[in-house]
Amino acid sequence: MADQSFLDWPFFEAHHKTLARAVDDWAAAMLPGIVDAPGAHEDVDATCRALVAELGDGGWLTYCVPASHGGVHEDLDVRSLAIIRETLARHSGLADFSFAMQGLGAGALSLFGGDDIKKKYLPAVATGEKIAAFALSEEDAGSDAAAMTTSMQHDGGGYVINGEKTWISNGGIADFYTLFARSPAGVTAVVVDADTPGFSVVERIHVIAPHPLGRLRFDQCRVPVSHIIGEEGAGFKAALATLDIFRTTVGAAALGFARRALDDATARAVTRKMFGATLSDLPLAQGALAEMALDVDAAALLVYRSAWTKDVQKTRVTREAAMAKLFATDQAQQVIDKAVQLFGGLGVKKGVKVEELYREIRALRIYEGASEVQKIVIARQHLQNFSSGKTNP
Ligand code: COS
Repeated sequence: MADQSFLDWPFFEAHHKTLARAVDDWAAAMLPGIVDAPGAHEDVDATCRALVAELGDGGWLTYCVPASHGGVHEDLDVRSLAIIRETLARHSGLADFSFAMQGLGAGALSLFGGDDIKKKYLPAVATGEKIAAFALSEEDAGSDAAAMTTSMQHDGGGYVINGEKTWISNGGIADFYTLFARSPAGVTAVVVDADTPGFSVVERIHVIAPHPLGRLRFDQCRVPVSHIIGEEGAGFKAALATLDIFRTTVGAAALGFARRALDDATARAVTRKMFGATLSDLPLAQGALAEMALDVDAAALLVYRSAWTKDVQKTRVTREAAMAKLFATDQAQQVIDKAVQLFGGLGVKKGVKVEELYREIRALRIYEGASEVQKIVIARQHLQNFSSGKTNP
C-alpha cells in the first residue's frame, strides 16, 4: 500500500483518509485486470469504456457530480477529486484520465446547470452509463480560448451549431459533449449529444501517451434551448470556473505520477549494486532523490492548499489552482526524468513503469491551460492585488 502520511496534514478530514485508503485498495485489486490486459494500451477506446464502467461500479464517479443528482457532496469536493486522481494516477494514467474526464465533461453542468438538464445527464455520469467530454479548444483558439469561432444561432425553438473543436479528450467515445460556442449573447455552454444529426468526429488524434482524443465537427447541429447550461452568454466564465476546479486536480494527477516515479526510483536505488555498494549510497543519487522528494512535497502543498481553499474558504481559487497546476506538472516532469535517469537503460524500456510515466506526464503541462497560461493567470492576479493594495494569502 502506498504511503499516505501526507493525509495527516491539516487540509484533510477523516473521510478523506478513508477515501484515499479505499481508492488505493480498489485500484490495486481492480485496475490490473483492465490496464495490464493484452492490447489495453493499443485499443484505448475499449480500455477507457471499461474503466469508466468499472469506476462507476466502484462508486468513484459519484464524486464527479453534486449530491442532489447522484453524487456525494453538494458542492464538488476538490480534495476528494484530487485524492482520487492522485491515487489513480499512481496506478494508471488511463484510469486517472477516465475519472477526470467524467468530472471535467460534466463540470459546467454540475456547477451551473438547471435542475432539468442536471437530472437528464448527471446521474448517468455518476454511474458510468454516460461518458462525458469538455469541448472548448479550437484549431486557432487553444490558450486564447476567447477567440473561438464555433457559432450557435437561434433557430426556431432552439439553436443551430456550426464549427469545429479539436484536442477533445473522449472525442469519439463520449455520449455527450459540453460545448462552448459563440451565440448572439456571447460564449454559451450547451450539451450536445453524440447522436445529434450533423455531429461527427472527423479525426482521431494519436499522442505519445494514447487516450481517446479527437477533432469534432458540428454541421447544422440542432439543440433545444433546454440543453443550455446556465444563462446564454455566461459560457466563458462557466468554462474558466470549471477549470479552476479541474486544474487543481490536474496538479494532483501529476503528483500521483511523481510519487510513483519517486517510489519506483527509490526501490531501484536501494537494490541496484554499483561500485561495490548500492546506487543509493552514491551522493549524486542521493542528491537526485532529495530533489525529487522536495518537489513532491512542495507540489502536494500547493495542490491541497488550492483544494482546501476552494472547499473550506469557498473563495475563487483561480490563482491557487494555476499555481498548483503549473508547479505540480512542471516539477513532476523533472521528478520523472530523474527517475528515468536513476533506472539507466531500463528507464527507457517499454513495459517499465517510469518509461510510461515519462510519456504520460508531458501532456499535463499543456492541456487545461499550458504552463505559460498559468503564468499569465498568476501574474495578472498578482499585479491586480498589488495595485489594489491586497496581500496574497
Ligand atoms: N471564474 C469565473 N470567471 C472568470 C474566471 C474564473 N476562474 N477567470 C476569468 N473570469 C472572468 C473574468 O473576470 C472576466 O469577466 P469580466 O469580462 O466580467 O471582467 C471574463 O471571465 C474573461 O476573463 P479574462 O479577461 O481573464 O479572459 P481572457 O480571454 O483574457 O482569458 C486566459 C485569458 C488565458 C486566462 C484564458 O483564455 C485561459 O484560461 N485560457 C486557457 C484555456 C484552456 O485552459 N484551454 C484548454 C482547454 S481544456 S483541455
